[in-house]
Formats: sequence, C-alpha cells, structure tokens
Amino acid sequence: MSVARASRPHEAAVGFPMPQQARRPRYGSRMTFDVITIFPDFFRSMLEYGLLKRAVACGQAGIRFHDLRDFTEDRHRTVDDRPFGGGPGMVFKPDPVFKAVAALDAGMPGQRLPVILLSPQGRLFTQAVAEELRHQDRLVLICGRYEGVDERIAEHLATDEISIGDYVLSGGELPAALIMESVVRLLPGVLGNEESASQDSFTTRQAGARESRHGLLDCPHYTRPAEFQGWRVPEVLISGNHEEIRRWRRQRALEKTWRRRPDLLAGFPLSEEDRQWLDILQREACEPVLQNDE
Ligand code: 9D3
Repeated sequence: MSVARASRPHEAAVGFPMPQQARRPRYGSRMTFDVITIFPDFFRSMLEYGLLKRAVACGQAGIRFHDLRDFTEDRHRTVDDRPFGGGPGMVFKPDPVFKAVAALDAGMPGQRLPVILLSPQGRLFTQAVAEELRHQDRLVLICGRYEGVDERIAEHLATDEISIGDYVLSGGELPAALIMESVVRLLPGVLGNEESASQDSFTTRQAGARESRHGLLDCPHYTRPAEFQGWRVPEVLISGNHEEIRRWRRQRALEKTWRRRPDLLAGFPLSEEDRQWLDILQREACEPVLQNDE
C-alpha cells in the first residue's frame, strides 16, 4: 500500500483528506510533521499501523515526507560531500537541507518554523521533551545520515537539536519515527479512550515533567490463568481487597524503581507512605541493582 501523493511530487503526504486545505498552516490537523530524509520509504510501514495511522485518520496529525534529493540541483542529486580537513565518511551538504526547509517555510510568513535536527549531539529526548513538543502545531524533523551534517545546519537552520540516547544509529530516521510516536500519543483524542488532556495533566503532575522524569516504573501486571506452569499470581490481586491491592501495586512500583532506576526517584514527589516503604527497603539492606554502569 502506498501513501497518498501530494500535489508536489517530492511530497509523499498522508493525513490531508481535503486537498483544498493544503495551504493552510495547520492542514486541518492538530499537528503537522514535515520530515526531511533521504529515505522517505523508511516511514511507510509505520503509517499503515497502529497509533500514527489512527492519529492521521482522525485528523489529529498530518505527516509529510520530503525527499532531500528533490532539493539538489546536480544530475546525480548529490546530498553529501567529503569533510573539510579530511577524515572518514561523508557529510550532508548544507544547500539541499536549507532549500528543503525554505520550501516549507514559504507557507508560514512571519512565524519561525520549529526545525529539529536529529543528531547524536542533541539534547536528550525524554517524556518532558515530548510534552513540550506536543504544544507545537508544526514540526520539521531533519534526519541526518552518514557521519553527520554540515555544522551550519545545526547552527543557522535548526531551532532545536535532539538525540534519543547514547547509542550509535546510522541516521535520524528511527529517532524521527520515535519522536512522532511519542508526541502524537499525547495529542487529545489519539488514544481513543478519554485518556487525553486530564490523564496527561495527571501524568505531568505525577511525573514532575519539568525535571525530565517520567514517574515510577510500573508495577507487575498479571492476567488469567491464576496459576501458569506452577507460578501463581500474587494472592493479594485475587483477594478483592482494593485498598490492599492499591498498596501492593504502589510498593512494587517503588521497589522496582528503587532497584533498577534510583535516578527516577530523585525527581519524584513521594508521599509519607512511600517514604516509609522505601525506609523499610533500605533497612532490609537491599542493594539497588543497576542495569547499566550508573
Ligand atoms: C564519527 C562519529 N560518528 C559515528 C560514530 C558520529 C555519528 C554521526 C552520525 C554517529 C551517528 C550518526 C547518525 N546518528 C544520528 O543521526 C542520530 C542519532 C544517534 O545515532 N543516536 C541517538 N540519537 C540520534 S538522533 C540522530
């Protein structure tokens, strides 16, 4: 299945059921993403399934892809070149990227278009950044490749630079997809349930979003059967005692967070009851078990 074609051939667009809306800044959707990439086809499958498909279908998100090579002017559609000063690999040339953004900017007189460069040098993407980005009605995402992009793109074109974590990928496509997924699910109406604005503000309050914390790790979940290969579901969950269940879940969440991600507890608002439980854990001299070398 292919995505719908926009009037301009370099744009593979989805989410714009009414072509006459194509020149309005918001395109009839709450948030529009413009992704600049040399691999527009990379994104195809993720728009055919699940959350992003639903967000586009219900008009909460519009996602357009722009092939960087369409903004080159040479016969070979060259997007990269060798680095000044020597060294391995290739670097994205500035000109096609500036031209691609200029083509998008043309439709937005007066306003500064938010332009995010995905790069390993960017600020770390967290739930707090997702919460920040959801308030934009338009985002341009530039996917780098090769060894990097000409620094003038970061310095004079991008308004923001984001990394998704400290591991090496071969380009910004996966990070762009990840960012769209996490931002779109925060848009009201996308999750289907009434889990929208109110649930989000709960999450924000609970998580202290300003500190880039996203809350506690989740407690364990179980479903039927009550016994599977000899392993029984914790009795308390079958007891029907809702106050006991609530306390058990809170304690398991605190315990798992304390053992695996103690860094999350630092920015988290703890109740008196929480503190008492953490004190007990500490007194039992359970050493935190770190997953990484923190
Ligand atoms: C010469 C050193 N380079 C390779 C080890 C640096 C480098 C350049 C470009 C490493 C990766 C990339 C391509 N990655 C991205 O464009 C990227 C990325 C990532 O690799 N990790 C986490 N987040 C991101 S956002 C974009």
